Amino acid sequence: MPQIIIHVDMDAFYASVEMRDDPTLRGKPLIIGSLPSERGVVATCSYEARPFGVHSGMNIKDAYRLCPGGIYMHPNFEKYRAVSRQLHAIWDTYASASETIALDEAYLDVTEQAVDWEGARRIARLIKERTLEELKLTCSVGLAYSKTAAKTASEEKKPDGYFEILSPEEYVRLIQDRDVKVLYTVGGSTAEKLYGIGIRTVRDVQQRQEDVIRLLGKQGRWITQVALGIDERRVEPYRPEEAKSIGRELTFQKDVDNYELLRDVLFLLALNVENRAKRVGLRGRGVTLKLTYANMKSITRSRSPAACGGAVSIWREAASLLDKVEKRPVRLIGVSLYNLTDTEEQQLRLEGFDTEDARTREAEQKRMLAALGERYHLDFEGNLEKLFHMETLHRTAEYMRKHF
Ligand code: DCP
Ligand code: MG
Repeated sequence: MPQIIIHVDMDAFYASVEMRDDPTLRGKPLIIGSLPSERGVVATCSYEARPFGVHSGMNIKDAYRLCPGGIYMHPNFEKYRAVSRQLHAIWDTYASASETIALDEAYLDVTEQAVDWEGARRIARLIKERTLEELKLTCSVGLAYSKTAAKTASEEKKPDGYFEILSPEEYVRLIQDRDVKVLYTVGGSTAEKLYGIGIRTVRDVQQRQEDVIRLLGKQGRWITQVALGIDERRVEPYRPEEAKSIGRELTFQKDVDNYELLRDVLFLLALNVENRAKRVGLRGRGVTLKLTYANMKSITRSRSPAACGGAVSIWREAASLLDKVEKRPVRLIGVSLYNLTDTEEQQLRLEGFDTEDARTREAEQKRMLAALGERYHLDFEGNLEKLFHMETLHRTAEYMRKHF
């Protein structure tokens, strides 16, 4: 059945909220994240800071070098979460299914409410108007026939943008001369591989589908579909505040009986879980380890420490659970966070950008990534973002398995 999908994403979210609430910040390069005197990264920055080359995830010291005249501020998560709730409440009224991707981002299935494209345009317009009028914030909206196209569309005219892609043909026409990185799930390392065989643009992918599939297997198959504008994924109703847990798991190509390796892979899973939880503004107070043994028998073990914030602490809990299980060959390993909470008290205690605690945690994570890097001869630290893609995570785990 054809779908009508809207993807909505706020512009420079954290920074826009701060500028809205403090007019003296408006029109200035504003960088939210750690302060230049601290260790840490940029969470986001205003559009005024972007021409300097500052972007999310960048080391704060690098940002400061590029933009010494910027205003640097810690994030105020409590506020962003409150705004996020208001945003999603507005958006959800127009959708039969709403999939929250992040505090500032959602996919909306508007097929029923819209009836046709004209109806969908009206909804898109209402979403932009109401977001601006009621919350004094701008967003970018993409209207399309699929999730990938809707996401591409919302990025097309950022900030305060609106764009529509109504058919696979339109999608293909728009992106075919662009770099393969525009394709959903193609990150840096996949792109490098494709460049390696002379595939640089989406058009190249279309013309050399067999080569792409031979090179990348299952992921290749998906990429060739996306390059043709085919993506039939549905909008999955998801509201993080109703979620019971946030987890990640992976299945090895071959069973693993090396528990040192499992501990290492567990750390990558923990990083993923932390990242996902952070995106939707949640923390957990319990950790569950899941194993499926080679004989298909699954077990789960849980612990609820007083607080469990960063990846290192999630990993520590999960690893100590792993130490205690029966040591048989494993085909699947997973870790999840439960007893989710979004209270300020929890957030401050665990996130505390300005506390010694956060710095210690970050240093520990760095140390662990460096140690892992040495063990497997991989640059985990420099590729952290990529590891958040399940595809890369799988490939990395397989590589670790073969090279332990
Ligand atoms: N965020 C973060 N760390 C990242 C990326 C994002 O903390 N590496 C936070 C800050 C952002 C919010 O999530 O404000 C939303 O992320 P987006 O990627 O949508 O970025 P912005 O909304 O800030 O900017 P854009 O206008 O490009 O969407
Ligand atoms: Mg955004």
